Amino acid sequence: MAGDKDMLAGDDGMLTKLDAAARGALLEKFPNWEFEPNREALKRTLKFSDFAEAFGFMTRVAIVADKMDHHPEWFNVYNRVEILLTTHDCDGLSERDVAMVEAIEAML
Ligand code: H2B
Repeated sequence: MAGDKDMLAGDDGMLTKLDAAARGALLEKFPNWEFEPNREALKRTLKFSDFAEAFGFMTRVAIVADKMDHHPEWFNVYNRVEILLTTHDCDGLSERDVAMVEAIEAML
């Protein structure tokens, strides 16, 4: 299954840094995400109606992220969730981040 931990872990292809073309295609497909050059990361800020909605979303993402063995850096205050995605294992963006963005967007 796409996003399954066993498929992601140990597949070196997932850890190759995205080239500029792949990164551009990703940002075009998901215009709500922006590239953070200092971290070589993708960022998105979300606002929910209240804390329960924000934390519920974070909980759903956390469960999927752990299954994918790919964990977001994030920050939450009340109804705001800031998400930063990057792949520590390659110091930049990889296919793991693409899979994570797709998983998060499917949950919204
Ligand atoms: N999450 C993120 N965002 N990047 C990684 O490189 C990463 C991770 N590596 N979660 C995983 C865990 C790795 O440390 C474990 C050992 O598989």
